[in-house]
Amino acid sequence: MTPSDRKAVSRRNFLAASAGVAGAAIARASSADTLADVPPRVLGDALSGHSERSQYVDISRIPEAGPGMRNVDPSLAINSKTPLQKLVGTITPSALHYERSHAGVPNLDPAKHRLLIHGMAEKQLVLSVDDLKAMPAVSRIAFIECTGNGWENWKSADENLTVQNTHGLISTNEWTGVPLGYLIDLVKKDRKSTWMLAEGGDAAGVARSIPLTDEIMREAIVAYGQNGEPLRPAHGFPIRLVLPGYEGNLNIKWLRRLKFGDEPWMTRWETSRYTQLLANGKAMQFQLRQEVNSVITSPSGMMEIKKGYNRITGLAWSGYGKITKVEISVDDGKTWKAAQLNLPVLPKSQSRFQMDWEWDGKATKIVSRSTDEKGNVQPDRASFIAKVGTNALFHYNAQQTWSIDASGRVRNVLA
Ligand SMILES: Nc1nc2c(c(=O)[nH]1)N[C@H]1C(S)=C(S)[C@@H](COP(=O)(O)O)O[C@H]1N2
Ligand SMILES: [Mo]
Repeated sequence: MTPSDRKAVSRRNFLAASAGVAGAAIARASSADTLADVPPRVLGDALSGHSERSQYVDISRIPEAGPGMRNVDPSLAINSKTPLQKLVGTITPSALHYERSHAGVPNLDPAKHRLLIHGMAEKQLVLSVDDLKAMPAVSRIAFIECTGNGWENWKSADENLTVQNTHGLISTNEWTGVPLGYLIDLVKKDRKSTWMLAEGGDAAGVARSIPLTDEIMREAIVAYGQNGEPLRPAHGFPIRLVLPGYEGNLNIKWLRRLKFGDEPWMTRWETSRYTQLLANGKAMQFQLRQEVNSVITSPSGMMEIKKGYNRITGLAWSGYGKITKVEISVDDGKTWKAAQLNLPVLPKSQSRFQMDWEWDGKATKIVSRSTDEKGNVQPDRASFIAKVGTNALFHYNAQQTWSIDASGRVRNVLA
């Protein structure tokens, strides 16, 4: 056999194999012949000023009060999670963007709201929302992820959790606003200022020190737009800071102040709340970037699958940049196969992956593992826990395993 023969054969084999999978994918569809096989056309309802979801679509966030504190009265909730298992594509609808607010959602009048910019800079400014909207704007798609995402599985796995419970503290939106770099030039920040305090206008007084690296000065946005419309109140209306790739808590909502300085302010949010208790009992501060991560969203916790063809799909993301590879194991981590990454694959955004799978009906475990453009690989749970221990609460990015029993029930397990 010549090398070109071999190439032809392998291409033919590839086509045969993919036709086989495509055939499997339609095996459950019934064959059709004429228009009589599809329902008739239907009279329409009146048009409206605001469109709602179809009555047949059941999709919503779930308010929770903390790890393991589910099904609470919404007035007690501290966060509300995104239904990842019901989403397609990569953009989270604004109404389903996860929500994490430390003191409820303030109802701010944009005409009265102001942003103070001061500290180590030549000028001190108080800007209105209209002032900001008059400045050159940028739009960027980026995820925001709470550092608590994944905290449900630190110590044990509740088998009744869905992927919304385990991973629903991440969402990806298009954000529009003024680049931080523009505001830095406007007030002529002192070169010796290497930190910035960002403070919110809610009662919690969330305030975080942000290191002014080149990357942050280039990429941060004082945003007023979310998916093409003004921010929703839950997400910071009228303005919030968006810091692509960095922990959710730094993306200060209801932004009222930016202050430049030359050292961190050591607010309670960085001395107590958002520190990481390590295995040796010491606490680590300023672990600011969100790690490489991924999760299979279908099949996922509490679903039921049938023997034969199943399409595996899920989401992968990294605070370091683009996702370059997602691998899937359908035999509990013994063998891995590259999944297809759907375009576009954007940096610091959720990327969609998928893979065809013929399930033989035997009990197994499925798991995904992502790699980003900096070469970071999502760790398996055993090596993650060996490194970080189980005292910690934040930045859980271990691989997520779903077990499938012989009847097709999918459940959350540790590995
Ligand atoms: N002012 C203010 N900013 C805030 C918060 C807050 O409670 N108040 N919560 C933070 C946390 S912990 C997270 S994870 C993100 C959540 O943003 P989202 O509610 O738009 O998803 O906002 C951050 N910004
Ligand atoms: Mo958060």
